[in-house]
Amino acid sequence: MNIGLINPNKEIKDPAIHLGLGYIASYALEVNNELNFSLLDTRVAKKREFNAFFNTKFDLVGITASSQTFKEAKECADLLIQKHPALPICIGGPHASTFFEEDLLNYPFDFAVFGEGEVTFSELIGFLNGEMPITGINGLIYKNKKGKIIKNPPRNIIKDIDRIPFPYYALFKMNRYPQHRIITSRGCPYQCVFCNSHSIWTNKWRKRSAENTLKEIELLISAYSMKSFVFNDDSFNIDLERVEKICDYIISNVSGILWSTSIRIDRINKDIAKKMRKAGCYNVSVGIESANNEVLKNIKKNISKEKISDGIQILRNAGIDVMGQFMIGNPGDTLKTIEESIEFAKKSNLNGVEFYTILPYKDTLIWEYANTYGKLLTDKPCFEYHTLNPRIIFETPEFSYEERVKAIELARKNGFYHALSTDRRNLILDIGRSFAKHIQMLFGGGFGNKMYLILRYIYRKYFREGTHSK
Ligand code: B12
Repeated sequence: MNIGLINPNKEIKDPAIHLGLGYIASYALEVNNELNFSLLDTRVAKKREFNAFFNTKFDLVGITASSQTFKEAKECADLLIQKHPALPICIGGPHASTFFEEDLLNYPFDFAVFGEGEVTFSELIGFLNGEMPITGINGLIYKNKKGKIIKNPPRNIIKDIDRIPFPYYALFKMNRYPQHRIITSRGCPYQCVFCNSHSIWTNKWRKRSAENTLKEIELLISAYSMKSFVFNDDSFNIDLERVEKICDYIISNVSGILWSTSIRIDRINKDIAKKMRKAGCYNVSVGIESANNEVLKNIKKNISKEKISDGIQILRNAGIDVMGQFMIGNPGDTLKTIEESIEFAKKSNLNGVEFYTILPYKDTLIWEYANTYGKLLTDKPCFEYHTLNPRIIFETPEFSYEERVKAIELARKNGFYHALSTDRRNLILDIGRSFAKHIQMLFGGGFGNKMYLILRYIYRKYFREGTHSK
């Protein structure tokens, strides 16, 4: 069976492979080794590869989409249908997990997979091969013969994620990606009101073992000479014993790698921070969201401003850079609370600060809040406003549209407002990353790492837009 996979990635300009597609392919191949996969990553594909993909006769095409990439996903599906009217097309990923059900009939998709995708996708292949009925495939949305949308029950998550094979790296032209990601755990046990990670992963946090994580790192080093990684977990440090073990493994088994990750800032201590640094961690991202304790309580972040300050200090003392992300528009936010957050950010010891305007996702309390307590300012479908440009989707009685604009302006004036997708920035980001990676690989070890950090510092200081760097 010939299967095409698409990462509609033109606008996002993501510099790494799409792990989700890598995982659904590797799992499906483990179940049925007669499958033949091809990938179209629209950001890195050459024109002729683009044309070849759209002219290939596949038996199934799977497209991944977040809400931000859904528009491009839809365009790809339209084009495929024009060329191959009978081709079954399946969409999966964050958008399908969050928003999709009621929309399915309006777009050219035959199937949508919601939640964890490995087993569902593999069973869908089984169904198309005539091996099982569609009614038994949990986690799948489809149209029945009468055109009615059927949503099968959700799928239970895979208990032991060490058993999932590593992403199918052979799917990707690895030398086209300057950055490499690894996911060492799935989900998050916290229930912050704005986050929709649970729509994909549920609220159960599952970890890979330190051994299994190290194996993947070693494979990436030996097969692809990777030296720099991002651990893209929702929160890398839920289980501190595991963090310590992963760091110990790295320290004793691989030398000269650099990595960054996202963490909970309250789950850190001096010893762990030191060990992370020793194991190559140079940078962490932290969702701070607000420096107002009342707002932090409202969003169920389970943290205080004081704890945040302590955490930043511990990490900085250990020599790890800290990037802090804040939100504008959470319950309880007013222009005044945003001013407080901006003041906090200025005085904090953060290396980088980014403010984002909140976007309501379905299945979150913020969605309820924006729709019932607040006033939505658009009647467009969500993927029209879930874009990468600054946007205000709703207002509330205590935080009007005009005041929100002022809050954004204030953040922007301080160099804190995030404007992700300008072409110039992405170009410099790509060139900078790939140059730094080559230097690191060429010289390896300590010298390569030092060069990488120096280049990164120059990039941050002189080129990066919309981000405050100290
Ligand atoms: C790494 C990451 C990024 C990276 C890369 C994104 C990418 N290409 O995956 C970068 C830094 C670029 C990024 C940017 C942004 N991100 Co982001 N990101 C993540 C993060 C932390 C991990 C993604 C990952 O690798 N997961 C691991 C893999 C295995 O999971 P997966 O890709 O979801 O795939 C599984 C299933 O979804 C499904 N599946 C996926 N695709 C397909 C396709 C088919 C055909 C099938 C059958 C199944 C399937 O099966 C896979 C295996 O189980 C997630 C949170 C999370 N933990 O998932 C947020 C997340 C995806 N990001 C999110 C957001 C909001 C953003 C930004 C808008 C942030 C911003 N304000 O700028 C941008 C937009 C980027 C975009 N591509 O749209 C949201 C998306 C919500 C939504 N409904 O769309 C998430 C879910 C975070 C959250 N909690 O809200 N992000």
